[in-house]
Amino acid sequence: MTTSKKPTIFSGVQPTGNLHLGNYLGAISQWAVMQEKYQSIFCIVDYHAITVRQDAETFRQQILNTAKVYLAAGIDPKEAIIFQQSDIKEHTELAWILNCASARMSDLENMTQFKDKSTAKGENVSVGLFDYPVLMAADILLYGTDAVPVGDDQKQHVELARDLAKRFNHDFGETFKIPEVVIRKEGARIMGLDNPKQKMSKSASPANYIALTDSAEINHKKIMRAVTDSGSSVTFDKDNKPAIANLLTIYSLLSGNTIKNLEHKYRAGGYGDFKKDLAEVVTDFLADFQQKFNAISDQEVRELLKHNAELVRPKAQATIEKVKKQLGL
Ligand code: AQP
Repeated sequence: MTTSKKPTIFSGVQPTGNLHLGNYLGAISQWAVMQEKYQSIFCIVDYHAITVRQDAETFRQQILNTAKVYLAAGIDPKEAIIFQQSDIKEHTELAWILNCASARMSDLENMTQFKDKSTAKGENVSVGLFDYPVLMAADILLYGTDAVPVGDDQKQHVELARDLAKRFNHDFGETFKIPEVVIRKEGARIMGLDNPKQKMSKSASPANYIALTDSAEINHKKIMRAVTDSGSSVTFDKDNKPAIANLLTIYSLLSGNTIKNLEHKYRAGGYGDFKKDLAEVVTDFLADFQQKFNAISDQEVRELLKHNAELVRPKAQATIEKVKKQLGL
């Protein structure tokens, strides 16, 4: 990492399942917009992904694919550093230290994402899934991060990172920078196509999300089958028309057309025309995205990740050294 004067942003995505429009619109697309103004570090958070069981062969490829998604989404490897979390052992080292020195059981018991995910899994929940927000705090704090651009669902986790940093600084002396959360106004929470009351999520059924790798045919089917609200007017009303509001948000963000214009355009047409056009907008986006994705080789990505681990390692090591010193380790 260069000693850039720019403020630092850090963010990441788990290399699990199919990355979807929610991941793209809520997080990755805004990284691409921010990368010029910030010293940008984008991590493939594979240690987070093993909080649930992964098939090794699929996982290896998914890690490479996640880097390809970043690149295809416009992350410029000359501007930003893309690296793999498990290449830098200081992430887990700092997580352990924060577990002991700063995090409390009650902090983690309050995390809504854990409550949601653990309820869905019943008995079979790993300790890692419970502790995941502390690892995320370590990821962020290792690099002196100023800002963390994430989707709305991760806000609580970034707030925990802030709390842990403040507690550590208070108890052991000034060590960590306190990071800000950055959440975009529209698209911060893209909802599921089959259930507009739940966020679009890759661990849900395929009818819930548009994967970045979906074919035109599948995408078309998913949008035409997407749940709609009662009535037939295409209006943006999150409370009374959450499904249409969600589809309008996706349409607007991918086309650059304002929601007002879209409401006007479809005021007489009903849901059918609106959905048909939306399917086309999404198909065009996916075609362009997939062309870029497919042009990147596994080998290219392996080399980039290997090279970039060496760029971030010195900063991670310097932070750990400082932390250990404060603790008398
Ligand atoms: N539906 C969403 N709308 C907006 N942003 C979203 N993000 C995820 N879903 C949406 C943002 O994408 C980034 C990476 O998330 P992640 O894949 O690491 O974990 P997640 O938030 O748990 O995403 P999923 O799809 O719901 O994965 P599973 O189903 O595996 O848990 C984050 O910035 C997140 O906010």
